[in-house]
Formats: sequence, structure tokens, C-alpha cells
Amino acid sequence: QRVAMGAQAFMLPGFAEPWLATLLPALERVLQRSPLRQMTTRGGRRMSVQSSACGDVGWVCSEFGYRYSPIDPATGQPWPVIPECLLQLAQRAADSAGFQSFQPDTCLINRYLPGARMGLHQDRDERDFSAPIVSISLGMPATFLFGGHNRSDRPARTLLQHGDVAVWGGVDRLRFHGVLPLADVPHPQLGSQRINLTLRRAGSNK
Ligand code: MD3
Ligand code: FE
Repeated sequence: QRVAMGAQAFMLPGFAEPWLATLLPALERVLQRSPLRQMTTRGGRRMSVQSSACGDVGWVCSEFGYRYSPIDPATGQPWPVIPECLLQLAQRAADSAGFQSFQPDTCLINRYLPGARMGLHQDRDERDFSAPIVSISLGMPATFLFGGHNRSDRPARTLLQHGDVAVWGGVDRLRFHGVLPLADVPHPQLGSQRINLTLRRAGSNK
């Protein structure tokens, strides 16, 4: 099943289900090596989500701005590698949405606790906008806001649930999007949290 949200933006409900039994333990191992932390925006405010990453580079944000770094500033070590099952899931999802041979080099891990949100923004810190972005939702459901190319375009709303995968690229790559504050409806397996994984091609120098 494939739900179109735009010409090149798709929701694949439950697409991650066959991978979850391997994905969840693999994710725990990644987070043991590079733990979740709250980052600070350019404006000096703490983000309400907790983040980490894996891959050749990871997205880091500080009062000095946003960038992709090969080193996790919290540990001084390279980020953990992207688990094989996660890479495979992302590539299969990209294929199903019409984006062949997706080669992600980073995965951003965001954890939302009740009340956490993500304001409307564009994803534009990557060098290469030709690659799609694949997002995997785990745990509690969240209301996703899907806007247009201008911040003022009224966003559509969709519920993202445990196991759902979204893929967007091409003409929809730079659309504004965000997540409403998370309600506390504990998930049977993951409890009072939502984890979102976004796989991207940042285009590192490595
Ligand atoms: C964008 N994360 O990390 S991903 C981000 O659910 C981020 O945690 C959100 O935005 C989250 O930068 C959203 C889900 C998503 C789904 C479909 C989209 C983002 C999309 C379609 C077009 C643009
Ligand atoms: Fe985003």
C-alpha cells in the first residue's frame, strides 16, 4: 500500500513491520554507543526532541549552526555504522516509492517524549537534494504536518504510526513539514515515546 502525499511524497503504512524484530535491538546497540542528547538550535534554544545518529556523518546542531560531522561531539568517536537491516529497509522503501539505488550515508535518530514537537521547517542541510529522504516511525503515533514550498502554505495532517515509513524527494524534497506536540498514549512495546529515523544522503567528503 502506498499513499500519495505529493507527486513524489509517499506514506507506506506498516512497511517497516517485517524488519522491526531485528531493527529495534540494532537501534538499542547504536544508542549505547552514541546516546541520545538534546541539541541546541542556532538561536540558542534547546530542542524538545532528543537526537543521535549513525552513518558516515551525523547531523549536529549547536549555537554555531547546523552541519554534518564525521565525529559524534558527545563521544569524540565516529558515529556507529548504519545497521544492515536499517539500510535494507530504507532501500526497499525508496524503491517502492520510485527512487532507485538510494545510498543513504546518514540516519538521524529523533526521540519524542510526550509534549515534544518539531516546528515547520525544510530539510536543507544536505549537499545533494537529488536523493530522497526515508523516514521510519516507531512507538507512539504523531500528527505530521505536510506543508508546501512556502512557510505560510497551510499544511495537511497525517498520523504517523509504529511501523509506518514515509519517502519523499524530487519536487517534494524541500516542502515545509513538522510534527505536532506528542500526546501521551503509551505504545504497548515502546511505552511513552516516539522514535523517528530519517535516512538521507548528506553527501560527505569522506
Ligand atoms: C518531509 N522529522 O528530522 S519525518 C526531521 O517525524 C523531521 O520526526 C519529522 O522532519 C519526524 O527533519 C518528520 C517524516 C516525514 C514524512 C513525510 C514527509 C517528513 C516529510 C514528506 C515531505 C517532507
Ligand atoms: Fe525535517
